[in-house]
Amino acid sequence: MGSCVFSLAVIMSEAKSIETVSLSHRTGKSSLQVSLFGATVTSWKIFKTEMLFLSKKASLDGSRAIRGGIPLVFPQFGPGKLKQHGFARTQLWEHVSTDHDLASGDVHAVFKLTSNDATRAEWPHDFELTYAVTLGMTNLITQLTCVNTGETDFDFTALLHTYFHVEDIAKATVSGLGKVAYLDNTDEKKQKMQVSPVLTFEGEVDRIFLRDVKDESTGTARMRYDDLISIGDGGNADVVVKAVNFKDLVVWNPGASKSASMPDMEEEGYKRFVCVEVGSVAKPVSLKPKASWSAGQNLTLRILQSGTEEARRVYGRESVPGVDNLPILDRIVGIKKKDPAADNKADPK
Ligand code: TA6
Repeated sequence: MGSCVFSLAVIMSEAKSIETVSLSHRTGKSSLQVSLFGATVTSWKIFKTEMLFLSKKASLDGSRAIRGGIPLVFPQFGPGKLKQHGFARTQLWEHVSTDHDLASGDVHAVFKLTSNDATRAEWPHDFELTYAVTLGMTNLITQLTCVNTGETDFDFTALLHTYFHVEDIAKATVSGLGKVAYLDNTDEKKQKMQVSPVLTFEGEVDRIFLRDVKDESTGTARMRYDDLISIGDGGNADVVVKAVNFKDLVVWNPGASKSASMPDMEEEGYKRFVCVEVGSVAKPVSLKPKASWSAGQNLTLRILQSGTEEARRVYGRESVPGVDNLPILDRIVGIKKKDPAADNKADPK
């Protein structure tokens, strides 16, 4: 691994200063920001285009969970004995390391949260959580690992609560979930089946898609790890979400009225994001003392056929290393859409 090259920007705020780790890909074509508050990824840019949604009213001073980016949910998904979504996203994490991979230019950073008096007061178990993020030129891998460092078994649920930016919720789609069973959080968690292969958003959507529910006739899982689940918004690109060892997948958009009721949600914020969240939430994960568990996601920008020409111009080649293995017709190339503020002169030749 190469030398550590990163900048530690300290964002002062009226409450307290929360450190943010800034990472940039060696090619300069992608960047990442990670707040040590919850080890929350707050920005993922590919060629100056922001891929994530962060509410303009999000609290970045540690006073509450960050509304947007990729909040970490552990040890409890949703409401329950602990506060909603558990404490991992509101604890101050330690930045352990940052390294560059000289060959690919990818940047790898590791963050850590160890059980402490505050977490034990809520959840009487000892653990060590590490969160590893790898920034590629057009992909982002985030991986959560939990080690039971105590003397007793414990159960937990966990999820990566990713807010994907979309231009307009009216054009947003989540594809690849056709015939997958889900629990409908907007209808007393009733189990239903997603009929259409393309999920669209008219009003609140809050669905927990279940990998373990098999097709009665074939006995095979309807949501397989090599399925391509993608978020599109009518543009010339989409983002492919590949889960690694997470059993379930939540799709959420609050709709207009719930969005308006959230104090840290910007005006009509629901129009500009779709949450697609890999997690193990339907059934808890059990961990014996000294055992470890790990799960993550690989998020990859995919330029659709229409974008190939633009991408060839931008990248000077048809495919981007490291993502050619996705079983898709089109090569992975280029950018999602021009950021109007982007300085065209900065375009790589
Ligand atoms: O992941 C979907 C969900 O559980 C929704 O039910 C909604 O509560 C959302 O998370 C946001 O939760 P938060 O605690 O961040 O406001």
